[in-house]
Amino acid sequence: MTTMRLLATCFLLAVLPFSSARADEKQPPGGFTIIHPRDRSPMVWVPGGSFLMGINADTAQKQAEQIGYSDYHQFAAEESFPEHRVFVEGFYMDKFEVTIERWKKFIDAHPGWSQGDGTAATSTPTWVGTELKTEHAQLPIAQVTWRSAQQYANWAGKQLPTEAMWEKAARGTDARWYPWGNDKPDPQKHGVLSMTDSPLPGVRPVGSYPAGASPYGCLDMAGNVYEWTSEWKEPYPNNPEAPDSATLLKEWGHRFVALRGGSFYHTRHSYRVSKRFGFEENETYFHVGFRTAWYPPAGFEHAKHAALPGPKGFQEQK
Ligand SMILES: [Ca+2]
Repeated sequence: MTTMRLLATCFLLAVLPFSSARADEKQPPGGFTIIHPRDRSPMVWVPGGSFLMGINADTAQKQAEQIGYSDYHQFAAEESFPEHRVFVEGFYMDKFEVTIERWKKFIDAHPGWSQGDGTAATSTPTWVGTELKTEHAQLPIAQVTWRSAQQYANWAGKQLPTEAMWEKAARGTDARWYPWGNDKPDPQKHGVLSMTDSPLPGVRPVGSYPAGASPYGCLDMAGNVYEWTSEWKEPYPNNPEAPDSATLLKEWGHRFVALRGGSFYHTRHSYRVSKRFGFEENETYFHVGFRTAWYPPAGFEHAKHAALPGPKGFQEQK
């Protein structure tokens, strides 16, 4: 038996690295764009592998000073401590926040659907009643609860991203501060961002700021609307500034779902890729939306679903 086990172990050691290498060869390059077969959204490939997630105090302090604060505690940067290495499998991430146009397809497929709490997504300033205004079709849907975002993701055969998926899609593997790099956010260039303490009046069509793209081509990962993740916002392990366990359980325990990316309403402190925020699962506001992620099934033929930019946006390759 011992010999068999030894042989099996030797076999695995011999085969596993080769299998992993072969699997890697099948991965598309980072940023490879498809049209999702179900909800027809453009999605970009985020390669599998490890990346640095979260942040340490010294970097948080530099970020604070870059955007006009004297101390990172002024915007709760310690909630993202410590920087730590995380592995994620390769996956597809929506290139854009879910738009009103995409959301309407979900609503149309579910007659009588309601968010159920009096904060129906149809009451956003850009979509009055049940009538979709064409000029607003490419604005991000907002006023969506976490449960509603989950329902959309289920309908599309996708999922909300974990915090690690979201953060890797936003910052890649070089521990950058923002999707575009370490430069101070520029509202003229990088996204729907307010660099004062005054909120902007509202959202803009998704993808309006190509220079704000993440390393894999995701847009508006800083600003425009907040984006729900699939996870409770809880302290990362070994956070040197986390409260004691009793306080932690009371304040953080399965109460808030993590949101990422900041919004036009939460201004300059909210746009760092490591920034974590949270609302309760049935809570929402006019600046809260989402995007979806997807693990393709085994054997998925990436090239057959490739998308090419065209005059009417992303078109599936024929
Ligand atoms: Ca966003």
